[in-house]
Amino acid sequence: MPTAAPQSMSWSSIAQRPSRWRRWQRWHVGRVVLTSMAMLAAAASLAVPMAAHADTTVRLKPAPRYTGNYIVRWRDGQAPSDNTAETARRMQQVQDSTGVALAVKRKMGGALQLLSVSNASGEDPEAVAARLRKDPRIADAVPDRWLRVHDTTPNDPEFVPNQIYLGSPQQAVGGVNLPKAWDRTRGSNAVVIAVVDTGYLPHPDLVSRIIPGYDFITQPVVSNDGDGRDADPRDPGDNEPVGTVCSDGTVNTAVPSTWHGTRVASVLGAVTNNGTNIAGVDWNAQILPVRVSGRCGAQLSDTVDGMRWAGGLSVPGVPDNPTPARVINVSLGGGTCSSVEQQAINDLTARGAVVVAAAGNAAPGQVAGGVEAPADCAGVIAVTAHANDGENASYANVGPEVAISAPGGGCGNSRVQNGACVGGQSVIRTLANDGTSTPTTYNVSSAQGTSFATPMVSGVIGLMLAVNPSLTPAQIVATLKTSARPHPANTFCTRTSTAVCGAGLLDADAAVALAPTPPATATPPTAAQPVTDTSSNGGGGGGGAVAPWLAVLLAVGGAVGFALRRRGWVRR
Ligand SMILES: [Ca+2]
Ligand SMILES: [Ca+2]
Ligand SMILES: [Ca+2]
Repeated sequence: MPTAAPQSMSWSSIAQRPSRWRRWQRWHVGRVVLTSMAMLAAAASLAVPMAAHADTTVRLKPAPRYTGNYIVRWRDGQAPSDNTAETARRMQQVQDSTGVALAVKRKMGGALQLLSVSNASGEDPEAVAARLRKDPRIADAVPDRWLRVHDTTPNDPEFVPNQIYLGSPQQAVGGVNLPKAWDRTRGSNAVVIAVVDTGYLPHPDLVSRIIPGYDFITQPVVSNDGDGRDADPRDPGDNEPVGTVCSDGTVNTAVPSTWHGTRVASVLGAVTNNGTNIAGVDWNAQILPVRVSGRCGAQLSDTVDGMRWAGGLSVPGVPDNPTPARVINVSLGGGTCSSVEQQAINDLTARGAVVVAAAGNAAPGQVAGGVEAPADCAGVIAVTAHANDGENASYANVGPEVAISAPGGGCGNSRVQNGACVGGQSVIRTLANDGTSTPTTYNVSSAQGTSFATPMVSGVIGLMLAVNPSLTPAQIVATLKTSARPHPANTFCTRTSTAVCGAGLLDADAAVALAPTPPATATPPTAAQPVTDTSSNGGGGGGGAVAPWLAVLLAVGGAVGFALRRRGWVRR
């Protein structure tokens, strides 16, 4: 079922960012919904979490919840039948001895009997049971109590009310099914997941997960930190003041900062079960921030260097990465896979690293299109997005390159009618900042886009690697696809004649369960030959006379209505 956006949410209007939108319309577009922390203050408090494998040395158990009944074993081995004179006599004898007024509810297996108590309201059930055990007729007495399924429910205040997309398929058809997965593992800090994006902010619900990364932005006009490449990947803001001139000649009106890298990192690895803000997918992996995108976007040259470095490959002029990532999350892109991107993917795959990339989003008012680079490169795990109801989001690009779908907020394709979303849309809760240029107050705010579906897949791969660190990239892909749940019947993805939405919906529990014994993979794919960029529609890696490759952040922006309802799959 979809989750409606909270009412007090303010949408980041397209009117605030016209120049970037115009420029981005060739690529993708997105919607970032900003919500103040104030509206979150009312978030419900949660039940105490139950940890099957607590990560601390303090092993506290939640207090039991009692039913008010008692399970008794009689010393004579008899379990008297209901409503007989013998039963009444026995109950009266116990009451005379213990003061506890008993009535038979039913016999149980094992010569036990379930009894109700009418005069012990408010007493500690354990104390009542202790009194019963002192009766010479009673061999044992135990308070009946409620048990729970051992789904792990983190205590982050956003989790239950606003992060239903992380829940079970019973909670949301499109849910990632994480509570059961978290009973199996909550990840390992031996796993490093890189976020190739705008850098990071030390958000209090994220910062302890961040390890030292690198800033690969070469041009100061893009980096907005006063210089070229450096060892500090913090995000100074990618806002574009009025008149910012990008290297493609675009002159911008004011564009606010997106804090996109922080948002993306928070989806996969917000500090979880800390009673604060949101829950992430993986609770323990280390997050490696690799900054490539700033004002005007990300250049292919910086992005490919950053991806290579993230996975442990050397980049001239940059110290080697001491903590290479097994998973490289790329929630940005544009154009068609070129030879340089493909070679990076091949080299990373050969090192055992997987690249997880967003398929891209439709421009406002446009029909969602095909998968864009680097998600369309061979060997990349391309991710499309579905709404909480499990249907492909109307903005989400699709195509045969897509491996899997994950929640990204938005509106299921078939529910977009006359430019509105029938039944309400879903949003992804992310960690961000109120600052429109430089950072000010940290917040939790809502977002939509394949940008946010992608780190859900990256985080689940982190969980898989925690239970089986020897998974190869091919085994990771096979495990994700085999464990995916089917796309809902009679929705966009099942109506297309060819598969364009990947193997199905991401299922963390099934994926983690399968990870120790991954499906057989075909002969490990020989590294795909670099493809030659023949695209003429711009955005490829060509260079020369075409505009510089500028990857765009794959958040959906602006309350401009929804991507037009697709009647079929359109490949550009
Ligand atoms: Ca710099
Ligand atoms: Ca920097
Ligand atoms: Ca948290």
